[in-house]
Amino acid sequence: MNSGRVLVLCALPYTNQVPHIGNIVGSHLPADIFARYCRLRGVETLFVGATDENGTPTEVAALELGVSPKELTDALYRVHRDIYSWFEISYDIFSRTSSPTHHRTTQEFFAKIYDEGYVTEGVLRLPYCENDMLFLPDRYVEGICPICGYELARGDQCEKCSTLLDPIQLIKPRCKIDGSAPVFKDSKQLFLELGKVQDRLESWISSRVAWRDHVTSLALGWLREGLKKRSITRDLRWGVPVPLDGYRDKVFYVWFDAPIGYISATKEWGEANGNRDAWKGFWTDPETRIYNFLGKDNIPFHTIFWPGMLFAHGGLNLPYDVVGLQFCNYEGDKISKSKNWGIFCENIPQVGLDPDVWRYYLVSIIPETRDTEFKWDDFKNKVNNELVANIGNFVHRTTTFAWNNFGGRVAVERASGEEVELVHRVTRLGEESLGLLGEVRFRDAMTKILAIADLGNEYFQGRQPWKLVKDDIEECQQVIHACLMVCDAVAILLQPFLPASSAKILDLLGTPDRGLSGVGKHRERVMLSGKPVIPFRKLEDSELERAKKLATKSRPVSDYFKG
Ligand code: B3M
Ligand code: ZN
Repeated sequence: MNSGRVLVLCALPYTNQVPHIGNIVGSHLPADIFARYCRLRGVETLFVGATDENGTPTEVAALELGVSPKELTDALYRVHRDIYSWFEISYDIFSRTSSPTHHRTTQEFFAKIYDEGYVTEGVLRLPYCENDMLFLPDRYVEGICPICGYELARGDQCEKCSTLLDPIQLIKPRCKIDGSAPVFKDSKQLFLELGKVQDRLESWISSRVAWRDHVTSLALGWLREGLKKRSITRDLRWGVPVPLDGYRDKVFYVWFDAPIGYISATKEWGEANGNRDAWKGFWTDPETRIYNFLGKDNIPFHTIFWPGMLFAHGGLNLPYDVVGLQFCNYEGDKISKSKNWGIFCENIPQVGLDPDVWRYYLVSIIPETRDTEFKWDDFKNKVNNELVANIGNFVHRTTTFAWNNFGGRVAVERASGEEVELVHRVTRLGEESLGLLGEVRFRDAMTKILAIADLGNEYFQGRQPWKLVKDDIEECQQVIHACLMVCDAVAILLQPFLPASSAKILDLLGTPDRGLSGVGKHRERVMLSGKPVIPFRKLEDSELERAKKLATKSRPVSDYFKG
């Protein structure tokens, strides 16, 4: 990790759906943990998000619901914002691509690449549904993938082989709204000449060292096929208007404006903080590292299309790392709102479990390298056996012992012998954990924290302070002091993962330095701030039943527009 700036970006969710648990573990939570980690390291960090409100997904969802796109996006923006904030996703700004700043930024971006000669005019044969009397958005045409034969490929992309498609390439296309076969009509559109940036993209991608292998190889695969021009405008009303004569009745393709939303939201953050130019540090200073967090279906757009736009524009930072995550399933099957199969976020606050309890389990199923699965049994085991019985138990037995036997004040001038050795081992594990976080490896980083708590528990058990307190009070104090140092380390390291509970533990321990470099730092005297309370409580079966009942019920989007 360099000392420069970090910009953490999470893929902008569409406002046609309420987020489910896969969306949380698949981008917002890992992005949040990483942003918190960078801040705690003392790096200038900005964490930016927004809702992706334009274009086809919104227009079609609004049509299906019988509300206006504005009503839909206004309502769903709030739903998204509230859910992320419930999960303590620490966005510095969570904006919307319907904002005036975004419209302006998109139009300026377009004007620049148009002037530079990267945009050409052409004709697109677009699917038109004669029943619904509208040009169908790419994703609303389904058919057979011409590459892999998948039956339910969408017009913009095949979910199976990830190939980017145009609706006209689909075999046996159908309108997703009414199932009829669309007709293809000519329509004048603007195109981004991706071929012109092919070479630059190729050498850039080949030189990426931090990327996960599957991300690099997917991207190189598409490049090998040769990049073709791609349309960036659509015959729709809802979106960013195209500022060019002959196209003024059209809007930009949603995947054209959405990534520009990362820049717009950064600008808005600066404006809100009284510094209109603050965005430039993040987007034009080459010392800044941009980390994009996103699901695997968004990888092509973030490794090819968006960097291609950035190359065409020039002068703006490319992503440093594209953290493409896999999918999270639910109890053996894909999460599906229409099949009511999954964990749906809208009712989670009513369940009554702390966000950190969810976050703890969710960290263990972040789909970093392969698809993962949410399972209730696993939830219960991980929370009860790891968070409660390992971490929580260690912190609680140490602090209550210190409270009951030393009035909460434990002082040791210089640790000795076994104590020094323990703190050394803990410091080493802590450094390893932080190193892994720096490489965006969350689950491994958490495993190291668990190993620290394990060490602490073994040590406590082995040294039997409950006997020492009667025989050798000095030595007992040494032992408890060492355990408190380990608690310190555990709580400091937990901060990016479990912000609220780690803060409570650090308050109890009176830890002054909460930066991540505080791990293993000797403190002569520890003074607890009060009587310890149990940090994590065991989950009862009845609570889990209740959680399951509430969290697996999805609320139809239409519910948000009743009355
Ligand atoms: N809204 C796709 C999605 O929500 C899209 C991401 C945009 S990131 C610039 O899966
Ligand atoms: Zn395919």
